[in-house]
Amino acid sequence: MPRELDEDDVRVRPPRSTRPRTKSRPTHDDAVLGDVVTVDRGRYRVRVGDELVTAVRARELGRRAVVVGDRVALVGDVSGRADTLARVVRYEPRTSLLRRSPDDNDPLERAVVANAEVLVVVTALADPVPRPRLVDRCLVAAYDGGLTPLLCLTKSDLAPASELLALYEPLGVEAVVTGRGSGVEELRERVQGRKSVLFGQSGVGKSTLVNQLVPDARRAVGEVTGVGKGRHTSSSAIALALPGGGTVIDTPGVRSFGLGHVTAAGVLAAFPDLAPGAEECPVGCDHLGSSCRLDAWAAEEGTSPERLASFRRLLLSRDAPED
Ligand SMILES: Nc1nc2c(ncn2[C@@H]2O[C@H](COP(=O)(O)OP(=O)(O)O)[C@@H](O)[C@H]2O)c(=O)[nH]1
Ligand SMILES: [Mg+2]
Ligand SMILES: [Zn+2]
Repeated sequence: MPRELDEDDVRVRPPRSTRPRTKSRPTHDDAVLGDVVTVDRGRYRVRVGDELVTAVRARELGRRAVVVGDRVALVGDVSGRADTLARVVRYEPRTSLLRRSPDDNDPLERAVVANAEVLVVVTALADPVPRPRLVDRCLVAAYDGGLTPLLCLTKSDLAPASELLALYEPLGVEAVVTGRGSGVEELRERVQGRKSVLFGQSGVGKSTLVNQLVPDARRAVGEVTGVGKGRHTSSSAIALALPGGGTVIDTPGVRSFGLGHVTAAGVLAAFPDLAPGAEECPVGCDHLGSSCRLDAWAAEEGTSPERLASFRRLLLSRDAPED
């Protein structure tokens, strides 16, 4: 029996160096491909065609993280029948990776979701009060991980959206506003046929939205995430197929999001309009100090000061406290 796995097994580690594959290592030409739907204490649920297959990791995978959204190769019993187990022998190259670095709340670096195209940053306009700094950090994580952010402002029946919309307008982030059933069609249009992950504080309405997008999802709504449960909840994302194509991933509430791994260059990559200006900066410029050339460049080029200020706000959000 494989050893009981814990969350250490979903830690992101640098790829093991150049040790060549031994001749005796199986190539698994007969492996079938599937998508990881949930991860639960070392057990994976993997969608293979229309079947859901339960799998464990093969020893040859080492300690590499496998997360929701990963496309994996399976061997063994892939019938999906009760009491059968397949083995995950490898995962396919990722097209994106949402990840968090260690912080005060969570000492491990974690991959959160792989291969999503869209990060839907869900924020309630009231109840719970919006936390723009957490939104900023989610945007940074999206840019760094290769996902396109989409802002979803919920509970518009409780408070107006104008202030938050104005805050994100200079960043060019697309936004949808939902409330008590309205706006869901706009959200559906944007996630249809794509792989999206819903992310945000507990209680903002993520599961409510998923239930509207996926009629048979039956996600529990209104559950409260207790203090100190971060470790437990951080691993229970679930991927659901959208009617008509695409996948939406519901995640538990995030309280914080470590971004120690994100460089200024990683954020700048999402601002191609500022990149020519940054070329005039000193090597290794953090784009925050007085030697940064971006201000002078922006003034000459007519780039809006709001855009530059918003870029800097995101840079600063990497180390700012979130509340
Ligand atoms: N007023 C209002 N309440 C909502 C709306 N959407 C969800 N809720 C409520 O907010 C609470 C948390 O919703 P839930 O979907 O569980 O949030 P999650 O923790 O982000 O998944 C529940 O009591 C929902 O009924 C909305 O548009 N307006
Ligand atoms: Mg929920
Ligand atoms: Zn600079």
